[in-house]
Amino acid sequence: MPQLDQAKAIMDDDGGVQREVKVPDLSEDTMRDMYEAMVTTRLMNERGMKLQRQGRINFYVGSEGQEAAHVGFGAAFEDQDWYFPHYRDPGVALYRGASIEEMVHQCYGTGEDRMQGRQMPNHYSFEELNFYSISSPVATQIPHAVGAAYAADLEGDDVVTGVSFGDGCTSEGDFHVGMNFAGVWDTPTVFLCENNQWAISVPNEKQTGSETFAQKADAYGFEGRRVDGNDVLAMYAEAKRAVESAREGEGPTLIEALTYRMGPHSSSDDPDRYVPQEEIEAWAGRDPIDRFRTFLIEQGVITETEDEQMHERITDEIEAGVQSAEDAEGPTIQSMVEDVYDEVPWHLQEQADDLKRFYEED
Ligand SMILES: Cc1ncc(C[n+]2csc(CCOP(=O)(O)OP(=O)(O)O)c2C)c(N)n1
Ligand SMILES: [Mg+2]
Repeated sequence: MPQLDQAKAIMDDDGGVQREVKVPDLSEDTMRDMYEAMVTTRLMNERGMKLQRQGRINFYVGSEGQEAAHVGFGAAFEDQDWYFPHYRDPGVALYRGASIEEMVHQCYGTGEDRMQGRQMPNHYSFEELNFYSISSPVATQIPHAVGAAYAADLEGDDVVTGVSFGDGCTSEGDFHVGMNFAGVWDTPTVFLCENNQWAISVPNEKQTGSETFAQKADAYGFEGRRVDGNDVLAMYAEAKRAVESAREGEGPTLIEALTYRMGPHSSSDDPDRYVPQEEIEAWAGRDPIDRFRTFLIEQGVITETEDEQMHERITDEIEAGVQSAEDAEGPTIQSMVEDVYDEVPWHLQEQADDLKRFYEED
């Protein structure tokens, strides 16, 4: 993997510390929280894919292999900062304190889902955590993040915005519009391009003629940096530096995380038809969770027993969420016409009432 020679790393592939770099100054509690968000993302991913295969939910987008890239990045922001996520980044919501139970309800689209089943599974939104709604049309979150940063700056608010997206998103107009605006107006925005080597079945060498995704920042007048995206500590260190610089008024940064999509694009994809076996094997030894676990155990931050207990506790919490979602009622017919207008307009109410009569719902 020659690309990785140019990327910054703190941990080696086995979770040991590389001597020449400085480990970021993180408390043991923060490192445990980061690890827990990564493990929860992985365990939810495994359960979510099975639920989809069993026909209990209709779709799932996994994050396997990318937990360090987004959790390390997301952990570098403060509570007042806003995060505009890519669909592969539920770990940032978990790190910010999202409830597993609520996330499972979202995947089922129950009546207790705050979006009332209107969004695709995995497309979470947590306003109270400053975690913006995940959108399916790729790259749309980029201008949103830049606009929010520009507005915060105008208001004099101490807010930096973070936005993540895939390598494929860099071919969208929204990426260039957002990057250009951020460069011209020096908005306090930190961009994360998760280069997971694929955009569904399109390999990244067909995505760009540039040598790296990081270098695209040069064209917009700010810095682009390449990081080992499977090294959560390196991701955190680079993101922290960029967030602090944005907060001090020094403008945006683009971080390219070199990582790997270790699973299918989504539950609707069959990567066996296009991903070479050698590539899967080459990345298998660089699992970001294994690397961080080894590091934490070697540094005495967690023990093997605590790690097992953490896995059991999270697995039980996911199971309780599944039970709760399967016991819950679905959204009401009335919910179909709510939440857009302050008061439901008569013509929508009439249609909802017709439908209720059809289904004999009160
Ligand atoms: C505007 C738009 N065009 C096309 C799609 C279909 N689509 C969904 S995911 C995807 C690939 C995105 O690849 P990348 O940005 O690398 O993100 P990754 O899935 O690898 O995380 C595409 C083309 C879409 N969702 N939105
Ligand atoms: Mg990709």
